[in-house]
Amino acid sequence: MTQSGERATGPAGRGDIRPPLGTSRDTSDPPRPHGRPTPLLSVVVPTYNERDALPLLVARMAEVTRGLPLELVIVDDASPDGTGAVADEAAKSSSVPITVVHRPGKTGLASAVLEGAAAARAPVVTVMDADLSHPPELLPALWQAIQGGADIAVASRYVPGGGVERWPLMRRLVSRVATFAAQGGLGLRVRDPLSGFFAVRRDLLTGYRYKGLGYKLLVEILATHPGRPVIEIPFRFVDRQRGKSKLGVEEILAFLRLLWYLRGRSS
Ligand SMILES: Nc1nc2c(ncn2[C@@H]2O[C@H](COP(=O)(O)OP(=O)(O)O)[C@@H](O)[C@H]2O)c(=O)[nH]1
Ligand SMILES: [Mg+2]
Repeated sequence: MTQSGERATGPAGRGDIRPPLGTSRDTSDPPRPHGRPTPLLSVVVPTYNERDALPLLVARMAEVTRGLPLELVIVDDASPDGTGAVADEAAKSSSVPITVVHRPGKTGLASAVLEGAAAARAPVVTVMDADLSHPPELLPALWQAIQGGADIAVASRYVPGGGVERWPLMRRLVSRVATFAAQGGLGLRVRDPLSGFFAVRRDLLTGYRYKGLGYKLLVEILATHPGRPVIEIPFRFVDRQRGKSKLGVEEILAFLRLLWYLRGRSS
């Protein structure tokens, strides 16, 4: 693994968002007197062939998160379409501080998230797709949920107010069946345990050994920490307009293997 493209932005215009008084838990490191300011939120974005979507995500993120000191950690698996170079370019020009983690080959979404979390500097980590299915407008609310006392904040399609747009019927069906399997098989009460858009305290990602199999890291996090406070925030998932989904038979089989493993571990 190599990292590139790190750059710092100055503190001007940032740092306006504070935890609500009385309910907060201080998860932030003390400000550093010298060098780069420590971000309050690290957004980990795994990428594989997302050349067209990634610049749009970075631009939209910079616009909607003004006032929240965040960094972006892009984890690219040597995408054949050159997404890694696009990410390096974005790191040079964006107002958002960007770290790019380059991995030598496609090793899976969950493991990419874990490597991104290891490179993250903020005490809170959010995970999201590069393809704009996950609205960056929700980042401040996810961060606030963790500041307010949750250990895990899930952007949820399956709570009132949430939903899915432009997804083919088959994809909806697969998602629902997999969700029921995770809930029933592992006793999870979260309504959307398969969401790819969530925030956690960073130590929940870096302080434990996860299998990191396939696509669905959130399921493993929830199953590993059953008693932790979880908040679900509704959002409308919109199917990607650029590039192709990487969910295929291999990922579905990895998900079944993960369920099998987690179920065996808990019994
Ligand atoms: N680094 C890395 N990223 C991946 C891999 N598989 C998927 N991704 C990224 O993970 C995110 C979710 O994948 P996506 O194809 O959008 O899945 P879908 O939303 O379930 O259809 C996207 O940003 C992908 O580019 C992988 O093996 N490695
Ligand atoms: Mg996606």
